Amino acid sequence: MSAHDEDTRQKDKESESASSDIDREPYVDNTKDRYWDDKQKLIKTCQDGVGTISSGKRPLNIAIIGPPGVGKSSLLNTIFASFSDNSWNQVANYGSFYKMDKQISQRLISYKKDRYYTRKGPNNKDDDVLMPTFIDMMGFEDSNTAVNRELLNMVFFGRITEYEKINEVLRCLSDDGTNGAKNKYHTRNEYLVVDRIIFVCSLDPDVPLPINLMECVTEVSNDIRGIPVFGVMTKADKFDAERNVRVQEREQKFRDHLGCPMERFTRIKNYCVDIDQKTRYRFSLIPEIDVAILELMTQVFSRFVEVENPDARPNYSDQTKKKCKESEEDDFQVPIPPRNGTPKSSSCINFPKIFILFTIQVLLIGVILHFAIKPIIAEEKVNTICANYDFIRSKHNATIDGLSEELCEHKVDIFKRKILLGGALVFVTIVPQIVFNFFFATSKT
Ligand SMILES: Nc1nc2c(ncn2[C@@H]2O[C@H](COP(=O)(O)OP(=O)(O)O)[C@@H](O)[C@H]2O)c(=O)[nH]1
Ligand SMILES: [Mg+2]
Repeated sequence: MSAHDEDTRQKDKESESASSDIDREPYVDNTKDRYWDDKQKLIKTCQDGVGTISSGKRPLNIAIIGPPGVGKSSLLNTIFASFSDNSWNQVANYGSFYKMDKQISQRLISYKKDRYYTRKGPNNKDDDVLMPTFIDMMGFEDSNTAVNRELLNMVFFGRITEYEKINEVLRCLSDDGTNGAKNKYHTRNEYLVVDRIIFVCSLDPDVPLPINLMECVTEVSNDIRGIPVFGVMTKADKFDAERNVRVQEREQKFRDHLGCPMERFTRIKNYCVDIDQKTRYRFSLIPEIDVAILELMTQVFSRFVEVENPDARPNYSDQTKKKCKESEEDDFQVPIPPRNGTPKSSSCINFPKIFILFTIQVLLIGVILHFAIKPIIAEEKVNTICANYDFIRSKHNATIDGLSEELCEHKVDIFKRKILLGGALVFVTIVPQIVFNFFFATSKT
């Protein structure tokens, strides 16, 4: 037997014990696992797919959507663990509270690179990889109504922030209709515009498939921007899609309704108590789990997968002026400047920024003017000349034409004029701009 075969056998043995429920030690040397090298290669493919900050792009925004309890938050933790070389961590809050989904506040929570990614570049510095922002979306009903479509539209176009409750948006939609809600939410700055959607569902054949929500997502995602949709089925540890016919049928139906080709789909088991009662993955990873989800991530992150019409936005120019009334909570829901990317909405005039810009502009003009209109002769020199002239004139009773009236008696005006001119220019440049922008900005918001 060759040394390579021996090595592979050893790795197989270790990997078996790594995923076994009973014998796994808390600290397992993952580097000897047979899936370890694959994991590293897949991470590299993902990193290459998204590129680095130097590309000038913004990070992708990836929305995770699906009914309550299917494992969305667990999936996020599994994705985050798959990019780690050390251990699983609870970054997204998961658990059985989804059972009271209707009671708890339903909202969006985003996870940016700094919350989940610990890999470093040379010299232990940030590796500059444009790791995506993930958005955990909760509280979506299994329906394909106009209200749900509009709600999804608002989320996908980045009009809803994580600080506001989905219920509030729904209230606005039901009280004031879609026009009222559009006029309230679609005039905001863009927050996180969605570039990829991962629809999550469990393989459990006893739970009804959220067919209506899937259709709703497919419709809205295709409608304007053409956002790529991916499918993930969870709980593969419990429901065997290789042998159980009902599970197979469910999987097929899921992919059909989502219009999801095989390379955009995966079935996985998440890091959860069912696969390890003692949750020893808190100390070391299970690379087999990581590889399953990373394979899909290479597709999600791929530079060849694009939003079809990235700059397209809904056109609401012909809508009525009706607008939802502001809720009491809207005090802290004022439009938040976009975290990344260029804002597309026309209401993005930012008064403090413009003020700073014009202040800098005016200071520069002031400096240029200072040097441009500076008299060739210095004030001290003129003072000395005039003092000498006064002395000579008093001593010899002689005058020099023009020196007295045109220079010495008006020397104060000569130097004061520069200051006056500079001040006037500053005033003329800055004040109308401020007034104009103030009224323009307030009339837009
Ligand atoms: N057996 C098993 N349980 C899972 C899996 N994924 C999630 N769960 C469990 O399902 C429950 C709900 O998960 P959670 O991530 O909170 O679902 P969410 O409401 O969609 O965010 C939790 O108790 C998880 O431990 C999985 O792949 N296998
Ligand atoms: Mg959740």
